[in-house]
Amino acid sequence: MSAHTRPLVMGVVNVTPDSFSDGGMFLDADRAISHGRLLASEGADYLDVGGESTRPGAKPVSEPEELRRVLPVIEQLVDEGAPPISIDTMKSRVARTALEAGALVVNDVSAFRLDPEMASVVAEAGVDCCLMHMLGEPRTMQEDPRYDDVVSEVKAFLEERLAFALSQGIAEDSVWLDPGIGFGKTVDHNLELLRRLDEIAAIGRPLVIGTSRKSFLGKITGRDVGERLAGTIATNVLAYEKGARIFRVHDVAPIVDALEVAAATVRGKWTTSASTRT
Ligand code: HH2
Repeated sequence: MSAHTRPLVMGVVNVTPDSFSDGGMFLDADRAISHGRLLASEGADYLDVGGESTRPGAKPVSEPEELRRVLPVIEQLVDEGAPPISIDTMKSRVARTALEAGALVVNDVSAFRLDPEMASVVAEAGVDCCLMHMLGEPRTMQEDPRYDDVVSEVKAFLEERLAFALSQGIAEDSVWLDPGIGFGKTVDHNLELLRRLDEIAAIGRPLVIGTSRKSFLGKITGRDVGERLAGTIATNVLAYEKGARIFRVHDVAPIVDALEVAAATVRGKWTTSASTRT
């Protein structure tokens, strides 16, 4: 994918019992599929299907169990002509099977560091991939994370991971990068990354941002996980203005609207939406 000119929204479909904001809500395949349909109808450009939570303290999931959760959901949504599906996994065999079932993007929060086969699965399939920064591993990442300069360290990491992906035969055009908001970061680290996101966008690859409902929004506003939409919108709009292009969110409809208005403002151009209300 070449650099995006309009904001793209990636709707989250968590087929897990323990995700931090919606764990258990869509563990059943039918419910996850309905949720995917809803997010698609709300304007999602991608559906990010995941079967293993990455929240601190989440239980690791075996490969067969992860596949059992995500595969029927991917198969059905692909069959129905849903928006392109990305598979949120750190396991190459889950990624390979999901791609065979019709997924078109691999979202690996370990950025090819956990499973040595992951890069070759992506290279062979010729699909897009998202490489994300995380300090340490999910279990321990929030235990006193420290950086000298969070932005330059995250940027250097992403540049190194991009170079690694290219060395494995992945086309540069296929790589998206993500600073990993909340993955081994304090509130201040997250805010500094958002404030200086343009420095990371300067790498020149499409930037993915995932702030949706995350705990730093709760720490700032005092809101519970289900009440963080306003904070999610604020951070996504600011991230757009600083160069982010793909927005991974749970609440698709309000983010689509917010980004449409943000994009119209930034570009000074707009068109009437098909469903114009008076
Ligand atoms: N955040 C989460 C999961 N996957 N992938 C990318 N690229 N960027 C992110 O910021 C990101 C991600 C965590 O959110 P969620 O999926 O809702 O929670 P959980 O990991 O508990 O399932």
